[in-house]
Amino acid sequence: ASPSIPPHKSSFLSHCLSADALSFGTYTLKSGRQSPYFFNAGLFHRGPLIRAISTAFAHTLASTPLPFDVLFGPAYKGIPLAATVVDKLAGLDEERYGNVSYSFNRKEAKDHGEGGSIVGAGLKGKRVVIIDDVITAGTAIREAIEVIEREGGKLVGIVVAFDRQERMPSASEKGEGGEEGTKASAIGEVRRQYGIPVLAILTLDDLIAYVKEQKGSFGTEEDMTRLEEYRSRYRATD
Ligand code: OMP
Repeated sequence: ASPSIPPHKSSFLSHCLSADALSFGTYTLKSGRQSPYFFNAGLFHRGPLIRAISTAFAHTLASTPLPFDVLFGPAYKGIPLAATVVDKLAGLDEERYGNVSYSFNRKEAKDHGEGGSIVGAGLKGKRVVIIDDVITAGTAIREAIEVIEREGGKLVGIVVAFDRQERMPSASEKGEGGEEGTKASAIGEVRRQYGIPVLAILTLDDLIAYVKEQKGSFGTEEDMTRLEEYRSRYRATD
């Protein structure tokens, strides 16, 4: 047991690190940044792992009073998450969550058979929570928000597995010259723009605190140094 990290976080963290779903190395992100770590939600493919992540999501959701009708999992990585978390929520509290549905988008619209671009519950007039892997610069989550708006759903919240706590890439960082820009995170911007809660199971701060506490069980000293350098370089102010 560790003093600074609550048990539901440390249990999920140990699953992530053991399964290499959180790994150390050199990774090029979608934003173009070189990161010393990566969170890969595609690796939760064995029973105990999908159970660990869906349980962690369900507890994060149940810790808020937020009412919702549909959990929307953006294709592809969000699909098994939405389905398994709906199952976990009903198991936690059937009365409160027994009517919650899952839903996801097709990457390509289907023009035959039942047609449409949504599988699972329709979104029209529904209170929708997005469940997703990671938000870095916010590109992926904004695509998901567009799908929900197009389908007539009402976005009421977002839960992600991992909050990288990074500020959005500035114009100069993207090679476009100009201002240094904001030090806000993509998560902070989404919160302010849509006026909704954006929750995360884990943050970069949690990861660093946990690896330090575990003293050498995960990663090398060099990995830790690179993680902390990365954090101070890209840390968002919110
Ligand atoms: P943004 O679209 O920049 O917010 O990046 C989020 C997406 O990047 C995720 O949906 C993933 O596809 C990918 N990603 C990860 O999966 N794990 C990471 O640790 C970092 C990223 C990333 O490229 O930023």
